[in-house]
Amino acid sequence: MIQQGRARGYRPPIRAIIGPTRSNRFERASQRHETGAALLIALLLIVLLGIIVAELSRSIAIDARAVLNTGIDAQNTQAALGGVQYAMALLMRDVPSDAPLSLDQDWAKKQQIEIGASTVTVRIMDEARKININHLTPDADEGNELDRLARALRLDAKDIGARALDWMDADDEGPFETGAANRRFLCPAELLRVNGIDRGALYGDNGVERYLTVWSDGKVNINTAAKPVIEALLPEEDTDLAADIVERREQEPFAKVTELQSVPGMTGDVFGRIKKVACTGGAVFMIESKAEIGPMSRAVRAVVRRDEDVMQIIFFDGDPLPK
Ligand SMILES: [Ca+2]
Repeated sequence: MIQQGRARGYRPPIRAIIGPTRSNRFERASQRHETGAALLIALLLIVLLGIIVAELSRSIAIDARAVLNTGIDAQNTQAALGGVQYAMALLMRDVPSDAPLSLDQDWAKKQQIEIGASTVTVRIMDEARKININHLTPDADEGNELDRLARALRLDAKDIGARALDWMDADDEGPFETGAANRRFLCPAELLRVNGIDRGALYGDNGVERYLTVWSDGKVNINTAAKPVIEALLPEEDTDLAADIVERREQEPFAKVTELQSVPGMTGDVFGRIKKVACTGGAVFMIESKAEIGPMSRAVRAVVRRDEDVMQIIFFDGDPLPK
């Protein structure tokens, strides 16, 4: 009876109507904390998402640039090869076989042509303007042509010529035979394999590599050779004679080696010596072709030999060392 009366007449406590109990307040505060944490996580996710999107678009941009650069490099490579073909055609058309070759002729001038989107710069040099390291004169008192070239260039490379000669000559009897291959050089860069010859001696500011060849027939074209090369052909006390030879050829190129006798200061002895190693033409040419699109470029080198109506590539370098 009492329980029924209480159930019928039950009134909740006043404070339950007008406000939360202590434990309710705690729950609400806890809910607020949870909402704050969720907001923080959402913000972190948004920031993270932003970073991922930024990184993704950056890597997409890099990929797109790489594809574009590969395309430009392929165009430059094809254009550089086109430059070699152009130079070969120019040599066939403009340079008569067996004629004297001199620097005032059109083939010797730097050419610039457009191939596709590339600007191609083509240079042709006759290889006879250089010293052939497979034809060094042995047993010369003041060293061979390579020794004298180094001295003409003020290059600190003692015995460079003797070292190169021992490396390539067939015998085993020189002072620098250790590690020698005793065979001909395949290209001037092979001098790096010779003991005591370093990269600086070949490719430094006054390095010898640009004056050396293995592809000429061995004689040096006095019409096109640089002055240090002509000095290397002469006795060491005759540096003024090299300047006189250069001066004479600028007025009128030498048609024949015998015309050297008319150069002031030329003696019979010196002429007797230089006529054995000098010539006025040549059939082998180095072609340097460099293609550029904007800041990107590709360079190639080819050595070609002309035999009357046939011209063929005898050496090709698709990635020449920087000069
Ligand atoms: Ca040897």
